Amino acid sequence: MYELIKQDGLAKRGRLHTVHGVVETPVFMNVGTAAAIKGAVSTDDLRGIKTQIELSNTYHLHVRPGDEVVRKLGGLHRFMAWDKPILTDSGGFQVFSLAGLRRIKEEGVYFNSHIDGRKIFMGPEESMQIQSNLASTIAMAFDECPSSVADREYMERSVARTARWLNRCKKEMDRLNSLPDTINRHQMLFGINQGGVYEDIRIRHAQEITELNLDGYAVGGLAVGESHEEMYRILEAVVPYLPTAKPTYLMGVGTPANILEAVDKGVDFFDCVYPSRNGRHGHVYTNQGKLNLFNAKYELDERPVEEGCQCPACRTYSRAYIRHLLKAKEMLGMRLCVLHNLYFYNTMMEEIREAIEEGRYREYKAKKLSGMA
Ligand code: PRF
Ligand code: ZN
Repeated sequence: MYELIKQDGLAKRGRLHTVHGVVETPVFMNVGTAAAIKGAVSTDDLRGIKTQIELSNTYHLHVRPGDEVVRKLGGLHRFMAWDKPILTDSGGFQVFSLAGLRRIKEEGVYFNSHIDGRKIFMGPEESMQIQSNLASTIAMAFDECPSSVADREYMERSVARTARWLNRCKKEMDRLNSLPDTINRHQMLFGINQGGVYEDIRIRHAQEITELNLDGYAVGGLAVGESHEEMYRILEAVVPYLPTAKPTYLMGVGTPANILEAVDKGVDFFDCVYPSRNGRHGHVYTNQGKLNLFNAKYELDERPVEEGCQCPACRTYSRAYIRHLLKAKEMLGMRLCVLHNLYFYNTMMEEIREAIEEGRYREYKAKKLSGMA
């Protein structure tokens, strides 16, 4: 159940109640694609850096270790020792971005595994079954994420098929949730809006999927190569057609600036690989912008990555030491950078929530953006 606590302009401050506890929104979901946050980050670490919800991928876990294995081990929560909410992406997007040769048909997608090349079929029912085996808190609908340069005609056909797939997802999820041996019989289902950069297609699709009264709605198919301005234009056009009384999730976004802008347009769930991926490359976020710790100017810099930051890296270690670890290819270097970056994102979300509650979101956003510029 989602509770809309406060609105400041279009910015939403909400609370999602789940069987695995409460998620305060706006929230940044920390990405652990294959049931692990890359950079040797443990679930114990997550508890120390304000992580509220973790995100994993249906496709990756289906391929390895296999969702049947996870099911036998009691579901994803027990498997990875994380008792807070988990959202699983449906596999749709990963099939399109990772798998080699693939064929999209009405029934679903035929493709080859990126691990061993083995032939796999995934359709809406299979995606729901896998996510039910994983027993995540929130399952995502099986969608097609078309290329950002897809023409109108392709987009029309793709979105119509994604809409039919959503009906099948809903039906299958209802069936799975009614079975006595389903691990999480309260699994939520979020629908995904598509339509590329075509506002009218987006809006029509949004109106259609809203009728299904799902647990939440995502905007997919953005941050796939279009400009930031185009992404903001689409959000402004389509978010007003999604229910404010439900979570609004912008998939795979983004930079701190992208998040600050999208919150202002009514989005309250985010996920992105940037903080962990950048951390693994020694790029760390601060309120004055990003630093590259490989840079020679940090060789003798005894300051923490960010003055006053309470993360496990900044509380103890200097820029100079972390730089040394990175250059020596010591795993701890990456790990500290990832921990700092996730803490930075999670802390920004906390500040965002506070600012909305206090009715000063615009002011907060402007200040945060000008600092980082
Ligand atoms: N669909 C799904 N997952 C996604 C996306 C999508 O369109 C995106 C697009 N940015 C990221 N992850 N299912
Ligand atoms: Zn820090």
